[in-house]
Amino acid sequence: METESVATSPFDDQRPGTSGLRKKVAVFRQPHYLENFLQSLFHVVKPKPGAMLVVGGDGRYHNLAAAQTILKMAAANGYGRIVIGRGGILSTPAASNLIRKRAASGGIILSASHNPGGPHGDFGVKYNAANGGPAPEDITEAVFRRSREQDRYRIARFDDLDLDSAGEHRLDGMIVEVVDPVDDYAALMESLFDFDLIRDWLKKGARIRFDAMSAVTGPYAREILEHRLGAPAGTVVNGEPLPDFGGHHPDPNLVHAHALVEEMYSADAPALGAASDGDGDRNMIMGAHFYVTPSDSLAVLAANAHRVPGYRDGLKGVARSLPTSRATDRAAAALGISAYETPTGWKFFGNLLDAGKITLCGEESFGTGSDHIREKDGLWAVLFWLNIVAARGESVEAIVRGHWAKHGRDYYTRHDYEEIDTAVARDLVDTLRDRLPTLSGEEVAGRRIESAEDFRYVDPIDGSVAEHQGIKVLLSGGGRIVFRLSGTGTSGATLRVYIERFEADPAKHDSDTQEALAGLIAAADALGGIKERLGVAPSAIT
Ligand code: VG1
Ligand code: CO
Repeated sequence: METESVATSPFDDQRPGTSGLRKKVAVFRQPHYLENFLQSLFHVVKPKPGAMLVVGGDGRYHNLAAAQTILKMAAANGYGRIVIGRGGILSTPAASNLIRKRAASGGIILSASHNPGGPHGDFGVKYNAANGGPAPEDITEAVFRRSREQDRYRIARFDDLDLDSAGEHRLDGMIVEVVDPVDDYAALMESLFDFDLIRDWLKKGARIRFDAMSAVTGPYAREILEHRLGAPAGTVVNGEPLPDFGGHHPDPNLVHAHALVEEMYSADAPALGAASDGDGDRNMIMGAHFYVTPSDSLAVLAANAHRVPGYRDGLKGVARSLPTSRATDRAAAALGISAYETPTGWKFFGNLLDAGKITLCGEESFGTGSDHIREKDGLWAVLFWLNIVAARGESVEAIVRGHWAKHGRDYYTRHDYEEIDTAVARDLVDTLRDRLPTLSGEEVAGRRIESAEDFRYVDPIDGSVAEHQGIKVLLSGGGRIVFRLSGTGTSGATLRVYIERFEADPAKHDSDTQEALAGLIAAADALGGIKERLGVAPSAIT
């Protein structure tokens, strides 16, 4: 095979964030930009000659062009087999599954997840290791260091391959295997959930709606919900993946999935409504006239896991990211299993899952998953809920209310200030951090600060340390506030403020969330000097 070594100059902005390298499409389309990053990656992971690599993306603009570049560079860097989804498409959970199932050396996922797509939107590249999970920070940091000196890359010269139909392309020294993106994933779901039970429940007339947000889950949801489970055609809406996601944020939350929210609050609302994000790893769950917070969702799944075939034998433990509410800790305590608190980002669950310390894990950002793969999994969460609802014969709302009555309710909200000035955002967090040593015992908006820390995570399995993962403040009356800056945005900074309060008394479980948290919201504002510094209201409240 003819390969070429191309001279380039290094880029200085290729540091992966919370989940891979994300930039505007225009940045990725600069000559040599993607190539340099890939060469830095291959330099660090050093594939053994003949190694297998899984490749796929969420179908956003630039997906296919980038996939062709990966094939050529993988060939020149010693890979022997590439397993790629038809059309260059794989949802993130399907990619994770394929890496594991095929025992590949790793995978490259092309996605900027919930960020908007299209020529003026975002693009992203993420490396997943042999366990199927996002590469840990020692790898991503090594790739970043290498990228600052990467001045050459190796690429094979062959014509773009036809990726539109399944089958094998045999090249000199490398095989490219184009696979159906849905098959293996759908089979995995059938192995975990009681499809017969869900099918019967649907047959009896229960209606559901799944909004794929014109992103990658459309074909997966149609196959699983409509074909295998027999939900009527039209159950999946916005099911055609579009390169620009129809111009929307493919982010399943109350703000961006408003069409689903309206349907779920309409007079004739379905029993369950759900949405997923650009790359299929997030989920939003709603019942008729009822919204399930992702934090509550994780806690409810943990408490009901024994009703689901794949988890019938019980859970080894659970984990949640720092800003996710403590509802899961309470569910775990009731089950007598361990609960771990990790930094934001799925990569921090990997070691716990691999070591068999946890079975379920999740994040407040609409991410839920288990040890079936090493990514969060949107459709998996929907099927888990369907299985529970069908098994219990109760509504989504009744199940969550019952859970609160038993364990108490964690009122929870997240206020995002998106695309704000980076210097102002950094200064806000730095100032808070500087004040940490003296914050305990102070009063803020009528509440006493019980503790305040800059969250530092020591991985219980390999001892690796992650510093500065969020400012966590505990207040009198069971309140908690977490401040952190987003690591997935591509312009300016995004401040996330996570606010929650525990309420044990069932007579007080009916309040509006923003009202129930009003005192703490004021405390967060006073602590961070948010209004004063930013001069704006939150751009998204979930
Ligand atoms: C956000 C979420 C985080 C999630 C990450 C990737 O990161 O807060 O919980 O793991 O997105 O999700 P940040 O740094 O912007 O807060 V997605 O669906 O990319 O894969
Ligand atoms: Co995602």
